[in-house]
Amino acid sequence: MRRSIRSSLALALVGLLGTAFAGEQVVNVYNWSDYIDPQVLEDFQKETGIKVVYDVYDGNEILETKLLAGSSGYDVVVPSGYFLRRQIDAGVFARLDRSRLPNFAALSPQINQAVTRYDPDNAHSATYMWGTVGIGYNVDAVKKRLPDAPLDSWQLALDPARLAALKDCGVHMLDAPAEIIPIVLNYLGENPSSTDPKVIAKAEEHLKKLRPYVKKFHSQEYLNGLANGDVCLAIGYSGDILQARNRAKEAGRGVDVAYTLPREGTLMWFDLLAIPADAPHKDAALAFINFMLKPETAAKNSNFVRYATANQGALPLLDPTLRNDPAVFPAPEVQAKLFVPDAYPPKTQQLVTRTWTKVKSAL
Ligand code: N2P
Repeated sequence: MRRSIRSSLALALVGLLGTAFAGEQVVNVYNWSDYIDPQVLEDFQKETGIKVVYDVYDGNEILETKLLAGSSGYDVVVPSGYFLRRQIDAGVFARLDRSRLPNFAALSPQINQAVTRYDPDNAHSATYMWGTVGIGYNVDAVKKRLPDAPLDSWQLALDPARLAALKDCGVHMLDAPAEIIPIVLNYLGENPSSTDPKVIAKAEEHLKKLRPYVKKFHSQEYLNGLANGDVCLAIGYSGDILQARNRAKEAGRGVDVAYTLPREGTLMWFDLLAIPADAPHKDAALAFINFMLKPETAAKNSNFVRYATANQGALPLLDPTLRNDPAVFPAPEVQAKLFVPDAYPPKTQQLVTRTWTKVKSAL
């Protein structure tokens, strides 16, 4: 009898410890869709014993709503710089304990410097990838409808008459006002970072002219759409379009997808790994970020998702086709034309969100 009480006590204790232990061994990661090599999650789990609960979003706006509401339950998130800045100001992020991130040293010092405009001293974030917003298109479908259109220019996607000619073959646009509005302003010869409501109204007016020809505002569906021929033009993220191009090639059904980084210049973004201040598993989050910063891991991810890594140590490990692709690592004269927007103050962000709702519902 005594023995059985003792052994059931012992069992209960083991059970308790087990739960506590299991509770520690989880990291809740919330990342962009199509933005990691799934093998990396398995490798991390194998190496550390920490289980990754992985969830995805398509846009900064979705992530921001969750972060500002608080208690998201996420341990690692990946906002773009111009959203991260506002979120830091709102107290959303924990400072990163660098002593727990030895692989931080592999990041490019130039990129670390460039992102201090969003995260002074790089205190709250580690840059994951960077890239551009440009035009993905189906080469045959577009050439057939617009034989003389300049394929290297925003005119292809932002000139209403040209976009009208593509309406029947499927036009998609990112559902991302904080990125599309600066791009339209740049096209109109305005300051892309303008917060002046009168200037933002000009973007609204222009977007309403494009609106009838846009089948869908979505930040993820164009990847498959371009790859299978349902979408003939998308304003989208560089790497997603390059993934679409590769998927189309692999499918071997004659769909030829191309990416244009427009000659007028375009928006460049940085996406940064960060830990919410109320993250339930901060230790696991640091272990995860440190793993993501390993040059081998960073190269695996970059090779898989076709975005440029911020990891200097990973550069020699990249596929040469990726390393030498000017759409991914633009030449210096092209880089000079890229603009890196500032964070919108909260009031401007609200205006931009309202403007976007009006644009999308106009027909
Ligand atoms: C991945 C998109 C990531 C880049 N689907 C957007 N900053």
